[in-house]
Amino acid sequence: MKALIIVDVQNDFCPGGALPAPGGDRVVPVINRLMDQFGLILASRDSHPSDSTHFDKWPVHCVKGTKGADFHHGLDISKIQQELLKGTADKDDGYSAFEATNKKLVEILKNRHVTDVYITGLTTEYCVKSTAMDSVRNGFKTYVVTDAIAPVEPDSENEKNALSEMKNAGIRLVTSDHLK
Ligand code: VGL
Ligand code: ZN
Repeated sequence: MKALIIVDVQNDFCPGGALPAPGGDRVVPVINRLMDQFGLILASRDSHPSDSTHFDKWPVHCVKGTKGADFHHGLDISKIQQELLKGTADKDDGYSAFEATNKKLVEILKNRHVTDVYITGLTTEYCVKSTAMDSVRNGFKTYVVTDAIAPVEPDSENEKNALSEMKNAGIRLVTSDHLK
């Protein structure tokens, strides 16, 4: 059984948002197409309180209840079966979807007998990487779909390191046509 995790495809991480991944909205049609291949689809959202210590490190983004925290309007949310909210407490960075506070992601995956986890979304260096590393650590065969992710800082050392860290951890970097 394979599951699709869509990480933080929210307005604030897309062009025009508070902490945009340049061209981040390009992942939306790719993810929409991929959804048909999966029986289980989960999506995380960054959902920060406005006074979070997370904003000592980052511009204010994805504050709970704001437009910036909404899913990108192009994302086909009708197919999302479980929503995972993270970074919800005032000292909670919540980079990984496995740190969601409203639901236990590991338990959902284990209860559904998921063996293979496919990760997509925003942003490569932070929440995609953290989610993928937690997935592999929890024993799932883990894939990151490279044309369905985007970095905050394209071509940076951070982005390159994130990709090589994931590879070295045994995460498979694949393109979306791998699933056809
Ligand atoms: C993210 C920085 C801060 C992400 C979230 O979704 O990758 N990055 N908060
Ligand atoms: Zn955040």
